[in-house]
This record gives sequence, C-alpha cells and structure tokens, in this order.
Amino acid sequence: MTCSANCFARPALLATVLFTALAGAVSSAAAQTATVTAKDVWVREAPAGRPTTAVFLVLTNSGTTARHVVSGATAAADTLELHEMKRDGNMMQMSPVSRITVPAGGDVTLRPGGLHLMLFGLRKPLVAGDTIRVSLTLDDGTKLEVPAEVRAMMGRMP
Ligand SMILES: [Cu+2]
Repeated sequence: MTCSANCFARPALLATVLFTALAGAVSSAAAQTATVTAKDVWVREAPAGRPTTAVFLVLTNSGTTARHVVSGATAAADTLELHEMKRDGNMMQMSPVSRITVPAGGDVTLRPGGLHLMLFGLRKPLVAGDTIRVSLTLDDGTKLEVPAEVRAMMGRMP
C-alpha cells in the first residue's frame, strides 16, 4: 500500500499522546535506569544548499523491557523525524514512523535503505569529519545524547 506522510500524521499523534499518558503513569516504577545505548552514530554529509540528510546508528537495549525512540532533535537542523524506507514495487519510498523499537536484550540498526533519522532544514553544510550532536527521547522519558560523525556517502539515498 502506498501511503503519503499525511496518512501517518493523525494516528501517530494519537498514539504519542496515549503513550505519553501511559508512560507518565508507570515511569516512577519502571525506568530509573537507562538501558539503551547508541554506537556507530553517523550522519551523511550535506553540501551547501542541501536541506536534508539522515542519521544512522545502532541502538542496543540491555534491559528486559522493549524501549521505543519516540522523538529526536539536533541543533544542526530545524526538524528531526523518525523514518523508514521500504520497497514499493520498483520504488524505494520513505515515510515517517511514530516510533523505533529497540527490543529487550537486542538491538536495532538504522542504516541506509532502512530506518533512519531524517533531518530537515539543515542550518549549515555538514562536512565529512565534523561532528553534530543528536538527542533522542525514549518512551520512558529518558534522553540519549550522542555525537554523530559526518561521513561521506556516495550515490545512495537518503
Ligand atoms: Cu527519510
């Protein structure tokens, strides 16, 4: 099924509100310890004039409860969205997702052609070798602050 960004907007918002309410109710008991860590964090370089790019990383959950990335931000761009890329017939199409799950005792890899963090409204060119800081918010309210190394990536989108 083909789906534009619009189909995601309302259910995603509702899910976020419900989930936030639930998380608030249980947060005092549940998640006092950060169990999710990030590694291999990088962002595709973006020359002057290019308004978007994407961040890739591996998230590992050492806990016994699945955790979900629900939002993110970076000073390097106006907006950060959680995205996935899927094959739709012969086309690769990307769309926003409301959250990215990090399974209990497991990991999830954000990579070109799959899940990624999409940056919109880049505030300056990103040059290979530079570092930007990315903040991710989990469903239990914890935040993950990680440096992302700017790397060149030829030929592939995003
Ligand atoms: Cu994207």
